[in-house]
Amino acid sequence: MKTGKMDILVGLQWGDEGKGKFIDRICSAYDIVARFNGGANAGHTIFWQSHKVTLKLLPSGVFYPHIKNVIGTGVVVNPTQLRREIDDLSAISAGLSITNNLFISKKAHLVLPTYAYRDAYMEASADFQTIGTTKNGIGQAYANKMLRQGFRVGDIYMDTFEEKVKTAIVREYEELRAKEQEMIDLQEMIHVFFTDIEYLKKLHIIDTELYLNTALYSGERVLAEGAQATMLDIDHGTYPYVTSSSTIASAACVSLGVSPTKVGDVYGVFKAYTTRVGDGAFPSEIADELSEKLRQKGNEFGSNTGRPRRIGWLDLPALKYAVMLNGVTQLIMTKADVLNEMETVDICTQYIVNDVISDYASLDYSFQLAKPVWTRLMGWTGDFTQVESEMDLPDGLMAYIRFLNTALEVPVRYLSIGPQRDAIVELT
Ligand code: 2SA
Ligand code: MG
Repeated sequence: MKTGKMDILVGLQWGDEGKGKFIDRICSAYDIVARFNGGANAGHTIFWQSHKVTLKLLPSGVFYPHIKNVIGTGVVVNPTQLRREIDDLSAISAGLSITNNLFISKKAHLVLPTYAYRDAYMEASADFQTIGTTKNGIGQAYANKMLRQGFRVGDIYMDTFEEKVKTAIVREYEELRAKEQEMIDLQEMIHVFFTDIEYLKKLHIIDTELYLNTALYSGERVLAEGAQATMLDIDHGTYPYVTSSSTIASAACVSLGVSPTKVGDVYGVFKAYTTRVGDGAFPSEIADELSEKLRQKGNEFGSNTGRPRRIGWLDLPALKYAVMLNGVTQLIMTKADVLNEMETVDICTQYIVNDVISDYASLDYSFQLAKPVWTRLMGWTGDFTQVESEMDLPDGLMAYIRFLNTALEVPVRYLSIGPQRDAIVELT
């Protein structure tokens, strides 16, 4: 019996590694692309025809008519954002039937419209820790799920759904109003939400674990798409400055209900340097004006929120940690072109924590104290955004890659050299 495999793709840093672009490159070889975590806090940017598209909730296979796209159980679904995203995409891609190819888990949790306001309130209030969230109410949705107070996508068919959800919305709205949180009008909020729930009812809401396992059983190939990234994982990331979902490869099995015995490759995507948006420790952060230069050159601004991303050199202990946690089999390095024209490039190869040198990213409170130990390599120059073979890549860049291959013990297999769809070189 031929059984299909599920490959998994994850980000290895703090997000924005270029996952969307790489998925877009490889996904034509898959039958199904399944998102397994997060919600509309993601921003997977893809260049499609002449459009720059940022996908938030929709899996990155939506531009291929042969691909089925699954929103898995571990995702949190905001119906208004989902609808807006489908509408926006439909407007530019009349030929594609996005909703025909979209399958949403019955058991995925819903993001209610008050959650984003509570998120904003907690971020601004002195009573709570500020995380630098995307203010989408993602943490609120996962918290309610764990408290067993959440509502799931499949609940929308329940007779009592409207009444129960209205009660929850009104209660939370009143609480937030008492705290003087600015919000849209309550009646309008309720009206918009339930209009979008009616829209959601017309989509395919299914048992995604059965769908995926049946597909695998019949030999189909599944790509599990992670959002955010390893260092933002709720368990293994830089807590509390993390997102509220599990972002690492093993979370794909939990979220999608697919056994680890079905997993094939794990693709790990990282940038040739590091960025972080939101608060929290960042040992390899670049403090001087170089960071502004790289931010502009790499267009390092939040794809949803527009927030400027913090910039740093590559952090090798953190990257090794991510390779280990995810069991990466194929590495993808992106945005080396942004480091072009630098005389030298630095890599953080170790940390000094309380006067002790360490090779390991131990993510307890002491990570805040970690100071980088730098290794300086030669830079590279020349326009290589059009090259098709590794033979034509600059020597400095190849030396940088060889350095990483040795340190990470997994070779860099693909190199993304520019934003366009085909700007990817396969390395041997
Ligand atoms: P949240 O909203 O509760 O998940 O925020 C918690 C932390 O997780 C970070 N986070 C992200 N970091 C990078 N990229 C993300 N997606 C968007 C993008 C973000 C944007 O692709 O650019 O548009 O700003 C993302 N989503 C969550 C967040 O910054 C907090 O540190
Ligand atoms: Mg992003």
